[in-house]
Amino acid sequence: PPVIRLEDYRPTDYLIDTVDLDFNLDPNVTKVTALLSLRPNPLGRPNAPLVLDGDELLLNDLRLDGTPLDANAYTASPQGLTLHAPPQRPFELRIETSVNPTANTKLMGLFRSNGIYCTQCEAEGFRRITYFLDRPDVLSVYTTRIEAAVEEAPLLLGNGNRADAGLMPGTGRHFVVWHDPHPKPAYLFAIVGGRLDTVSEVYTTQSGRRVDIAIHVEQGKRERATYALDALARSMRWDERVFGREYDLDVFNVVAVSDFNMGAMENKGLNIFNDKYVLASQDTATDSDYANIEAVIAHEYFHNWTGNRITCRDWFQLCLKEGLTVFRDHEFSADERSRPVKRIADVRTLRAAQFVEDAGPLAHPVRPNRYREINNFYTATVYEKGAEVVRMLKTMLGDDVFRKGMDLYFERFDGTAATIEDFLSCFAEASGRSLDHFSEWYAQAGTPILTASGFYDEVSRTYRLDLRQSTPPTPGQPEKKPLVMPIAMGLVGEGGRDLPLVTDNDVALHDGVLIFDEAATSVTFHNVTEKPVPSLLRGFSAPVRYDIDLSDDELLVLFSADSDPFNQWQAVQTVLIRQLIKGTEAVKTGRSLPPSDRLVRALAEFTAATAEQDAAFAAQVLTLPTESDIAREIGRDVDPDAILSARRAMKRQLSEALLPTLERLHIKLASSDAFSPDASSAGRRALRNAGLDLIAAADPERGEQLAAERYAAADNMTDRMAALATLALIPGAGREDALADFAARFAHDPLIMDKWLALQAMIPEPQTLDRVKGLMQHPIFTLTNPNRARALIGSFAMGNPTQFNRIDGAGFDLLADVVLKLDPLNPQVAARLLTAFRTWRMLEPGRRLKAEAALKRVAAAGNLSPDVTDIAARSLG
Ligand code: DPP
Ligand code: ZN
Repeated sequence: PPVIRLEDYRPTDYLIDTVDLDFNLDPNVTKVTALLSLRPNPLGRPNAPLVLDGDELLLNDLRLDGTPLDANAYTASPQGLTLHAPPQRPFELRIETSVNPTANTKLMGLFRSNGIYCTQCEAEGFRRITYFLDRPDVLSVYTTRIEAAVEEAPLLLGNGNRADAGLMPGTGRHFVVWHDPHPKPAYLFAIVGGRLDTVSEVYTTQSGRRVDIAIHVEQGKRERATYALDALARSMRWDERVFGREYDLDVFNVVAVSDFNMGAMENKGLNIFNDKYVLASQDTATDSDYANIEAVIAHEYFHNWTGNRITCRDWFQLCLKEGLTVFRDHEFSADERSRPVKRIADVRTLRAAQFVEDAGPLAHPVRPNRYREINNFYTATVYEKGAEVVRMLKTMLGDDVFRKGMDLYFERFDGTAATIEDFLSCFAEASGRSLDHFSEWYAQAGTPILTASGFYDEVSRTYRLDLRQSTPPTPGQPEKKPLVMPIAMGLVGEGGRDLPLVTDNDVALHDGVLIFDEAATSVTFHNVTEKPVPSLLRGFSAPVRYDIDLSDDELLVLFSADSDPFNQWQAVQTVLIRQLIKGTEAVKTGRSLPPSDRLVRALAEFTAATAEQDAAFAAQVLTLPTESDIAREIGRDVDPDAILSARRAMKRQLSEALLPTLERLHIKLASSDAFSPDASSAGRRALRNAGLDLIAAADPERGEQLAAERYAAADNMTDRMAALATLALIPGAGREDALADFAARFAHDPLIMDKWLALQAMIPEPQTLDRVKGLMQHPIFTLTNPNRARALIGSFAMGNPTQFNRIDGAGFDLLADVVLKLDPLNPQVAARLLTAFRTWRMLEPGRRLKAEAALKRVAAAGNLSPDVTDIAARSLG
């Protein structure tokens, strides 16, 4: 596929003002009639041909202003339709195509999931429905008539408001007409048809408008939709309160289907979800499932303003809607739950997904400037780092100016397809500050490294902080510039007291936020009455790696006393990582390094004294850095087996030392209260289960017994899965029995069985490869369902570092085989799985060679999709 470049953007030569669609739903031959009213774009080239996009389309009929077109007036193929000399005045094009929704395994365009008709059009799926100017800067008003057999599809949904409906006597068919008054790009188009169960309520907006909000799910799953409905109502209220944004149609529908490439899709007034992010009940969903559902429901709803009312000019601006909307959903969850715990979880994700991407061959800027396949840019960089950039803006400008900038953005760009420059201009105007330098965050790839060192002078009572920043090269960007980093900070004195920050006048420091925008600087603080411990990047105020010359003892002071909970957690994580890295080195020479006494003491004190008061936070503290966290910090010549050994040893030794405290905690946290998915109950479960996992590390026999008891007695999925996960690490009959029991209990429900598949795929032992191959033959497994493929293959490749990176290369080969098999069916999911190779260059040379060979085998295969071709080429590049 050709490279598409940001700098080549130009407006279309024609505009499409209205689109009237008629769908005649049929499992195998769905006829689609599109009536487009077009006109030349005053910003386009006069007399240009009209080039409409298509993808695997069959053209039945074509008329211009009601008259069939002469054969030499146009060229049509499955991949496009060109009118050589269209009228230079408004005209109407009527296009009739047919598509086969049942044969559509790519799950883009119109397809069927468990018999339900649904669509996915972002990014370029609409062209699989009809020929169109399928790009986000073409905004049209849509009216959609959907006709189907009543028996097959009693419920017919479209974008906007319902305008008409009726039976078609004698045919067994009926129709519904939907009209969406808000002009939108084609990627936000959607229809649904099927037999679904519904939960609904009336939501009254702040201005008193009544909206019917509803969640539709596969039959028999109605009671698992109520949590999502509640999350939706809370999201709507929050957006009114925090951003002043109100909903703008009479209905808001969410439909959950089981075959879906993405998490969910924000189609105007008709969100379509992967049912993984809708369905929840005490028995079937873990606490993290509940948290994810709340977050994704909010995310898609928030897109109504950030994405739909204001959309993107082109796909390079994807972060304009995604980074901003992720930021908004993070804030929502922080307000609904615990802010520090949410921040810790989000930073863990950022590091696990985005820092890794940034450090490998797939690194790209938050706003990429070229792509071959846009589907491959729905990445952690665009989403998570994009959200961090918005967060930095807020940190730098302060809450009030940030809100003013957002208000201006909504006011000025409503109804348009905008750019990052448009977005930033609102904050520049609201603040009176230039954001030119700041905007480099959107253009420069790679994770900056911030290095800090401090010097205290007792005599002058000054503290000097030396800061440096640099960014390692990334593909296509050998040279890097310094970026603008807001560093939220404190100088921590005796007992955790924040010392006053007194600096020279020219230092940009507001509300404890230092703006660092050079390669290096020194800041001197005056009247510092005692030797402080600096606490930098509070709340993780910039998405950077940082390295500070603090001793473990100083870090443990921050752990026990910093007023910023994020940095408390960060401090102890830093100590743990340091000791785990040393432990990994030791393992390579056949030794073992115990955790330091001070670390053990600090954790024991924390667990005994504070754990119960904030259980969710304590659970985060007691969860050791993952094997991937350690690998990322080591960065090169990684030996995953050495990391696993070192981590196991550390976990065992820490747990042995903490055992009495853990046992006490375990008893105290035992609860007989009725189940509730709220954050504080979830926090208690998280801590109790983290404790169980540690007890099992110290004393496997007792751990196995406790876990088996908890598994059997569990009255909710969180406890059941946590117990099963603990058992999964202890080889033997106990584990196999529990796995068999789980399979027997939930065999009827693939979504739940995904947990079972994923857990087994992540067991860190050599037999797992065969286990995974066996599970691929299990009746529940099918490659064609994205959730199944991700649960089994994705978890193995992304969540099992020792076994995916096996020294004999068999893990790489398995992934390569699966990708090649899946590619012809669903290239998007195949390409996503293939990104597991993004860490291959960090491996030690033996494994690196094997990984490269497997990647080359994929790249050399014939007939690859553009999606897989692109990932394979960039991974090797
Ligand atoms: N559905 C995806 C999301 O909301 C892409 N827009 O992020
Ligand atoms: Zn999104």
